[in-house]
Amino acid sequence: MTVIDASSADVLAFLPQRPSVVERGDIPRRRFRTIWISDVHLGTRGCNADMLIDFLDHVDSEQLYLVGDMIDGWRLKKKFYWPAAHNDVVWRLMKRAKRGTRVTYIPGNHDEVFRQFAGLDFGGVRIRRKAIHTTADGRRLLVLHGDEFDAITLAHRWLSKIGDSAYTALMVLNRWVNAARRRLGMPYWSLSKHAKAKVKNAVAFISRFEEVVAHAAGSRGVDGVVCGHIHTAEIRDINGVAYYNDGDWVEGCTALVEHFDGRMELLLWGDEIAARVAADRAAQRAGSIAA
Ligand SMILES: [Mn+2]
Repeated sequence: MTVIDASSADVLAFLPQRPSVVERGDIPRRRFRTIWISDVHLGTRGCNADMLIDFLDHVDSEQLYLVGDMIDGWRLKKKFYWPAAHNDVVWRLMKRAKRGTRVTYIPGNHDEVFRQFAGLDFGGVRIRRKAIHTTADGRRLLVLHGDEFDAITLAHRWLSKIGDSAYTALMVLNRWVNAARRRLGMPYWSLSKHAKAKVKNAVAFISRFEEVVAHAAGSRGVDGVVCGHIHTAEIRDINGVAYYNDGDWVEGCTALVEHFDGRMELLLWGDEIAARVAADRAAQRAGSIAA
């Protein structure tokens, strides 16, 4: 049994603060039955909090699952990093629970300090080790973070193989590249998604992870599984078991959503923003021509 240490208490102390970026109430929100997000890694420079804030202000759902590694306790312990935008993310999630969205938080390995609270409800947020979600079309999905399978699959090694510091450096580069692209009016581009596809072992580890997780879910008699952990968004059928991975908000910036008819979809938020910007520009051009 772990004891709450000073670092986790510090994180909790941030919760009542007001957001620095006010929630947008003027935009129509896309409504979903369910939303899953994970691997946000708040407390690290790699976290794409601004894009997540944009996402949260454009969508709404009856249920929300936070599928682990929301806060990076490992990194926070080494060096305390907590900018206003990270506070804004937590504030928005808590606010959602207050407004009536059923929020379930399944801590991962980076925020395992919260696993000791599994079974408790905290500010309207249910904290669980895992959950069963029933879709609108009656399918039962096991929801868990995914680090449970590390020992068997070694899938996390695609991250640790190049080393934690190399991954951090890659994320810094990713941020620079995208800051420059933003200034040039270009859409968000995932650097490590491309790097990952180039590393042969990474691909093998990832598909092994997907198969092991799907097999474990199948043997428990559910129709599918939703997880995170390996920062690789996916929707795939594996021997009759639906495998869903909601990706991450470090570089992929993806969310898994369930529509009201039970249909599942991966949202690539970088692409969504790019489409919105292009539509705004087209509208502006049409407006200037009309004028
Ligand atoms: Mn993880």
